[in-house]
Amino acid sequence: MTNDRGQKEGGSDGAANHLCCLSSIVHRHVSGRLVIATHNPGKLAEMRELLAPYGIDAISAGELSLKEPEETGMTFAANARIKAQAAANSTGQPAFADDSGLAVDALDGAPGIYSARWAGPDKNFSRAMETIEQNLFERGAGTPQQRKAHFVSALCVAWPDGHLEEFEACVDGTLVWPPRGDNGFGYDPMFLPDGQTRTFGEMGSEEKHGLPPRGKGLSHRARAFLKLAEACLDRP
Ligand code: ITT
Repeated sequence: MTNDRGQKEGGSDGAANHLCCLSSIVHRHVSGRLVIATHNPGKLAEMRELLAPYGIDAISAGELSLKEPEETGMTFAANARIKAQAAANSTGQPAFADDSGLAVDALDGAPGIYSARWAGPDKNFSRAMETIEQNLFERGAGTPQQRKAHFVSALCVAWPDGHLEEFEACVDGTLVWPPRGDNGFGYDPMFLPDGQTRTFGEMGSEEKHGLPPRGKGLSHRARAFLKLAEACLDRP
C-alpha cells in the first residue's frame, strides 16, 4: 500500500515495513530557491525571517503573481499541501506553504481552519477578534481557564516531482480581552501564550518566534519551522 506521499505503508511483508521506516526518515534537503506560497503579508514576513539564516533564496507568491488556490482541505496539513503543491506545479520550483489558525476550546476548535475567513473579505481581524469574544461571552466563558486556545501551524514544502515534506506544531495559550499590542498580525493581540506575560501582539517577532539559542521555539510557526529546519535545512 502507498500513502499519498508515494511512500510504502502497512502490509505484513518485513522488507516492505523496513522500506516504510526508511522512507519516513529520509528527508529531502531544501536549498537554493524556494517559493513562499502565501498571500498573507504577516505570514510572509515571518516565513522570510525564519528562513533568513539558512541562505535560502526566498521569492513570494505575490512577486510571482501566483493565483491563490482554493483551500478545500479539512485539516491544516491538507490545506498547506494544497497551497505548496499549487505553487510548485505552477512555477516548477520547490514551494513552501503554511496553513495555520486559532482553535478555541470553548468554541469546539473554531475558527480553526476557517481563521482567515472569520475576518471576512476585507481581512478585518479586529472584527474577527470581536466575533470570537462575542461567541465566548454567549457561552459564558469568562475565566482564563474557560478561554484556553491554541495556534496551529502546518508547514509543507512541495517539489514539482511530487515529493513532500510536512511538519506541524502548536502553542497553547489564553485569550485576553481587550486585545493588547499592535505587533504581529491576525489574532496576535488577543493571544497570551502559556507562561508569558505579554500577548503575541505585544511581542517583537524575535520574542514571538523564541528561537534558539535563547529559546526552544515559542510560536506555532517557529516550532513547526524548527522541525523542518532539523530535517531539511543546513545549519545556519
Ligand atoms: P495564505 O493562505 O495565503 O497563506 P491566509 O491568511 O489565508 O494566507 P490561512 O488560510 O493559513 O492563511 O489562515 C490563517 C489565519 O489564521 C491567518 O489569516 C491569521 O489570521 C491566523 N493566524 C495564523 N497564524 C497566526 C499568527 O502567528 N498570529 C496571528 N494570527 C495567525
